Amino acid sequence: MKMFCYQCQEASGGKGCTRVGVCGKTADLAALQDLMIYAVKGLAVLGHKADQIGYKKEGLDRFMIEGLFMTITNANFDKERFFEKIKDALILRDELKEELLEKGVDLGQLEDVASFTVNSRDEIEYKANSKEVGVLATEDEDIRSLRELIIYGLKGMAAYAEHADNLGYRDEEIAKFIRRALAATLDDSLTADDLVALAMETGKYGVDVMALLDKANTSTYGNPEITEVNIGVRNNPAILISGHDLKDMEELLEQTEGTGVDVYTHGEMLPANYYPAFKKYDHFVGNYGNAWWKQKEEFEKFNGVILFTTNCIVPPKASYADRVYTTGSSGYPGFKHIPDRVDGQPKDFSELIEHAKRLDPPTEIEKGKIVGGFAHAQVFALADKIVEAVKTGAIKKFFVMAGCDGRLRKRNYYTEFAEALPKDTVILTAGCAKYRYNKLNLGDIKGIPRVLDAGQCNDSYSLAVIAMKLKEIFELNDINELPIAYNIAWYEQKAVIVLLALLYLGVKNIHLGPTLPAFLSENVAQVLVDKFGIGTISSVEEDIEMFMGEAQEA
Ligand code: SF4
Ligand code: SF3
Repeated sequence: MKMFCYQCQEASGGKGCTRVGVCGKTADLAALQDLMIYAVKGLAVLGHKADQIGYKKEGLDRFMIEGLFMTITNANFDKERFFEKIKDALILRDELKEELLEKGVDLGQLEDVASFTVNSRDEIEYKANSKEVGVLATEDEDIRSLRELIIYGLKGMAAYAEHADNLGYRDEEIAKFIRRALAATLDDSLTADDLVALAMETGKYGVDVMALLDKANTSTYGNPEITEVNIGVRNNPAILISGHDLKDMEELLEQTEGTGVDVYTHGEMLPANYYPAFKKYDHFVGNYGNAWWKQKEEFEKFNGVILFTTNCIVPPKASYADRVYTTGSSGYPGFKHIPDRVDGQPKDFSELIEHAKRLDPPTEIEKGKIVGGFAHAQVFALADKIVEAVKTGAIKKFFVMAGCDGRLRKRNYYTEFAEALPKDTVILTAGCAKYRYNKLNLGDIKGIPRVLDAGQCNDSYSLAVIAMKLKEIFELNDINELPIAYNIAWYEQKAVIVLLALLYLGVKNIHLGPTLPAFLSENVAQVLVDKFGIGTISSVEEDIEMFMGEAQEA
């Protein structure tokens, strides 16, 4: 075994990647990511002590969320960035240690996680491969499963916290929770029950972080509104922006204005088209392509510059690798990285823009329009219509089909499922899972489109807000009495925090596919089945029958 990683849906053989990641992560990179997490845990141990005495270490919150975010599936493949970040973590940790000692805190005998030292690259690599670092350091399979469930939830939480932070929205309580929870994953006195409770608490902070990001995005850029998004192309050189970070989107649009370079969104950036603040730019053309896993084909045809603001990066073809850039927590060896903002000054995208000017316009791969922008405010504006449709039986059931897309063939299920759903049902979606059905012609119900896209995966929050509102309107006691079914697709760790958030909100009988997480041990999976009625998917026919059967009970 050269590595062990089982954090995403594509874990090899449904168990874990042990030689090289299906995602393209090599064993040496996997080890560095493990050490990154180990170092962040060390920071959490000390940071949690600082929190207990009310001491705040400048820069710690941001550093920890970046460290976690960088290890999300397909976010950062650049070993150099991990070497740097691990060294920085130890500097920060040792400063914090000194400061706590000065404040008279008794640190006692610190464990290795909070005291190890590595100076050279060789030492970093050696440490990264040692037994105490990495997922398998926890021997008990169930405890390991629960610890990792929490850590993956925290990674997703960190990603959302970073986007909010970029817009100036922070919540100390979330940062403190991340420290407390990470420190708890090292505590051998905690039982499986304690960790299940902590996983639920992670869900609570998952709701908080998504609410924070929603506030950050909507206060800064306005509430998403129904929008027809062009999926065709124009005849100008262009930049394709991918990932989730709206601050990057804003700065790129500002800096490309009047340059003759067009901007298109890709993948999870599609919902940027729904925000009023971005609509004013004439050179913002629309969306190009599909979900992340089709990028090799699509980036080749795009011809222009590509900018990743977050995951999901697929190891590139040589044909376009020299025109891809990364920024924020994303990275890939050989891609040019645009540095962070300094002192609140915008990032400098001038190099991308000049580069784009030298390249050909995109090759058209599609034509037409898709519709989206159904986040909570827009849906509330339509509430009367929707409630009426439910009351008259024109809408029988809603299907929340949020989450991620991925390359597994079995994911065709989601397209077929959407096609086979009875015509009196509406799909509520968010995240890149939508690409499995957002270009199908599924029609509408009395003017309400049958696919309502709320936005990015974090906008699953909008779907939860909508559900709560409906519960209130229909005067129900329990969110589970609503005619809403949950058939969620997952891939990486942001989906884990979305799932934990839904569980925390009391949503039962969520079906999770295309496969259950490899990191859920049999016993932990059983707990989720018993407590929350979690299930997976089977065939389209059986599942539709099962879900619609539930509708009659409701
Ligand atoms: Fe494998 Fe997923 Fe881990 Fe990549 S992130 S190594 S595909 S489990
Ligand atoms: Fe997609 Fe990577 Fe998860 Fe944000 S972009 S949903 S997989």
